[in-house]
Amino acid sequence: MKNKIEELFNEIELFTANTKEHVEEFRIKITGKKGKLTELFDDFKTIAPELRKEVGQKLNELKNKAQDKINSLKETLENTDDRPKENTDLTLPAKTVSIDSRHSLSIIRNQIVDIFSRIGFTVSDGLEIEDDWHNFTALNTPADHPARDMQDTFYINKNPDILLRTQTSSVQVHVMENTKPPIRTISPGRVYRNEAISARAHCQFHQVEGLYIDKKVSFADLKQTLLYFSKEMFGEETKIRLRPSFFPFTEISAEMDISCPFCKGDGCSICKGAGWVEILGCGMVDPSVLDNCKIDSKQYSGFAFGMGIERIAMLKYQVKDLRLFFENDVRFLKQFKSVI
Ligand code: 2NL
Repeated sequence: MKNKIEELFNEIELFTANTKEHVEEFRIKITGKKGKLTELFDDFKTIAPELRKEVGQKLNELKNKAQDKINSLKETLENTDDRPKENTDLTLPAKTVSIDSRHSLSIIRNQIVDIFSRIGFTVSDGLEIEDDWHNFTALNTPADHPARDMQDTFYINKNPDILLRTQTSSVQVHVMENTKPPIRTISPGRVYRNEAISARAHCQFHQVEGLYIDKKVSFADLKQTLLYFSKEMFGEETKIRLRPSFFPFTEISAEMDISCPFCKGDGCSICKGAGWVEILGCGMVDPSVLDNCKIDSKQYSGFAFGMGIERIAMLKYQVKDLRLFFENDVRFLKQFKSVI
């Protein structure tokens, strides 16, 4: 009998309820006509006289406890009644849950990936933390090149040099080391440079680099590929022009402009009257880069290019300050709607 009282005491103690119905079920189960407490009171009638006082006291305590518990649960649920009020119109449509928009940089990246995937380019991913070989040495960047300076690159460890990648071509070095040509791939991703943050520069930004290696790949292939990309990205009427440039990993190298997508070449504030805007760097992969990655430069040639995703996004969406992409202010973010 004492054990039963103890058990019921614990059961009452631990009980919780979310609804009034739940409390009523509990009341019937404990204090109802066939309830556990009522049963104990029936048993009490047959108990030995010397135990009557002690057990009787305990039973009364239990009865009070059960009553208190039921009252307090009823009271709490009374105050948190969330059933619809009398005038609520249950036929009104539910509140819409906004899934919001994709980040503008993701929209542009997805568009670039889509455009290149239609002409057979795959996507290669890599790590943001790289070693010196994949970020610099394999790409022909000399030991005394200014990009390697602590002022320009974030080093995680010196000797061996481990760093935050400054370009996504590091991914393509891995691809070249592990794949037999033909290779046709792009690598979108975040890169880091030790720059003072301003409207035009940031210590992190995003790139898409492209690489095509096969037998007899020529500069004409590069031009045609980039013309296709420019037309798909900025419109069928877009023209391109290539200006000679220099990168350590390409020979010959060029920078590519597109005819201004806003004034169509007449000159406006976006292109600063030039009629052209620069969008990417490119060139023929330097044969020594191929050899560094164990691809025979006598058999194979290739082209490569690299563009900043922020730059393309700023141009397409007329964003004037690079920092907006990283502040995550919803008033900025929600302006962009994507289909991919
Ligand atoms: C720029 C210039 C460029 C590349 C990136 C590349 C990759 C490999 C080999 C050779 Cl694996 N080149 N990438 C080539 C030329 C230019 O980027 O101004 N980017 C924003």
